[in-house]
Amino acid sequence: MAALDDLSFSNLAVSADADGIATVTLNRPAKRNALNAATIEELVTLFTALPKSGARAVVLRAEGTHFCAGLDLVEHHAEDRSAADFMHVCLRWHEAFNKMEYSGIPIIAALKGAVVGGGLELASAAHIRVADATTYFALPEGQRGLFTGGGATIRVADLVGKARMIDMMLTGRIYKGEEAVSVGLCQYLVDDSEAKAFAIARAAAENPPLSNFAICSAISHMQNMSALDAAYAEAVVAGVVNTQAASRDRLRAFADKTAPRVRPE
Ligand code: 1HE
Repeated sequence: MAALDDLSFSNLAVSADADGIATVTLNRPAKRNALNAATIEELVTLFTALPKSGARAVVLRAEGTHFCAGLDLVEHHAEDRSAADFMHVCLRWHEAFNKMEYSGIPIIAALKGAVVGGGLELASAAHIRVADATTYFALPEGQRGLFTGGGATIRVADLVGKARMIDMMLTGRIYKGEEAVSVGLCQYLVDDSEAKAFAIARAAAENPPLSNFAICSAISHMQNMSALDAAYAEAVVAGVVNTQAASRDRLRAFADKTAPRVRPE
């Protein structure tokens, strides 16, 4: 993928296969993939380029046994930032994570180990989260004397609801296993989260890119709108997506009975 070939990263590893499935790896395992300022800049660069790369789906995975330990606390301590400095840090996190959420390309997070603090904020910017038995979720900001700054107040609250998020932040409560699925932190709990994430990515990549673009950007935009405006925007998006050539072909296949039916196995 030409748009990605010219990019080089220190804290990420990026590759793509012939089917357009891109693999983005958090590659700082010695630091449990903690998010320092440099990693956030790499995420901004990558997710700026990715929509133009021809990628049809992305798997976001991590090197090592933990997905992501959140904000690089050592860097934050060493930098001794001012309030204004840290506000600007957070704005770069938002830039990176908004580029992911609104990218229009399905991003599937393959989780394991710690998905905590800013690591959960990163995972929440993906479109689907897949956990394994080792995966656990927490927002230890309160215990660290911090507050979320990477969008958790929007995205994590959206996943689990305000009351659960406040409980997580006040008490450091950890969710894992089926409970994590039931509260909405992840959508799948499997033995091998990477294999499942790639299977989901490959399935999503079969959809027309324009449909995926709408699914992976329009829904998020519509959540920012009044119900009245969201309904209007939905009609406009559906007008474009539902009349594309690719959907006409698929509708014809349904009409002539060659398309698969929607039935449980
Ligand atoms: C780190 C970080 C980090 C590990 N920043 N360096 N996040 C947290 O409160 C989670 C902090 N981390 C942990 O609780 C543990 O490291 C883990 C449970 C994730 C992993 O434990 P373990 O035993 O495998 O590793 P470790 O021995 O704790 O750490 C290994 C190395 O990773 C060590 O570095 P080393 O140079 O001494 O070998 C650690 O310092 C380093 N490391 N986590 C920096 N987070 C936008 S606001 C968002 C606010 C937040 O994200 S708050 C939540 C912060």
